Amino acid sequence: MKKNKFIVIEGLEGSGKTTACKIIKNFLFLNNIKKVIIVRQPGSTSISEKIRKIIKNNNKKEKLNKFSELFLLYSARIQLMKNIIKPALKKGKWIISDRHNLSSIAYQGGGRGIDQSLIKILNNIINKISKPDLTIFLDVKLKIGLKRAFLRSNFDRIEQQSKNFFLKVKKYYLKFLSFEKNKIIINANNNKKIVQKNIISKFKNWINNN
Ligand code: T5A
Repeated sequence: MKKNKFIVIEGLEGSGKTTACKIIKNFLFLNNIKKVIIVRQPGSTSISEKIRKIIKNNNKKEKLNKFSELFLLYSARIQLMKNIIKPALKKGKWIISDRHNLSSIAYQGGGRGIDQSLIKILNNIINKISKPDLTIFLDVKLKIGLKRAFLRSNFDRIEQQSKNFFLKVKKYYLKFLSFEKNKIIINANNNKKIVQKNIISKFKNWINNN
């Protein structure tokens, strides 16, 4: 029996993270691993879901400051780590998280230009609770990802950012991914069928060795 794992899916908007979470859960189910929880960030606890609304919704009366955004995201993350992820891991459940610390490094560090040393301090607090065993990065071209996100629903507050913002996000994703030991990178520009096949094949290979 495999030891339970904490798996994180990362990528730009519309890269297919939510779809990938379901693919991995289904793969685990077919391999007789049934205690699996999918969570999303920000979100997945009642307080974190309230924070998600603040992060995503456009408040025309009051602009959200970039540091408020950062601290809100980490407040949501701590709630999730302490109340859901840590207890579930302790009980032997598998966790698949739609985004984690790397999103903050990329969006708040890269996109918003917040000093990485501050983000590192916050990440250390989170990592002390528990660290992911694997990060799966869905590498999508900005144009393709945003088109998919737009076709699904109107752009939220972050999706309305400039092309330059997302280029910086992508640059930081790739830079900080190079420091990650346990990672899988998937070309997410292809159609769903091909992406699914690649996710399963690389994940299967990883799980057989971990
Ligand atoms: N954020 C979050 C930060 O700034 N810092 C942080 O620390 C954290 C945690 C979260 C926002 O918060 C920001 C980043 C985000 O802007 P969100 O709604 O969770 O908001 O946004 P995303 O995480 O970007 O999620 P999306 O729903 O936009 O995209 P997904 O989950 O990557 O993609 P998915 O699977 O929902 O697919 C989107 C659409 O594309 C289709 C799907 O069917 C769906 O319609 N699709 C494909 N179509 C064609 N080919 C493929 N290969 C496809 N894969 C999926």
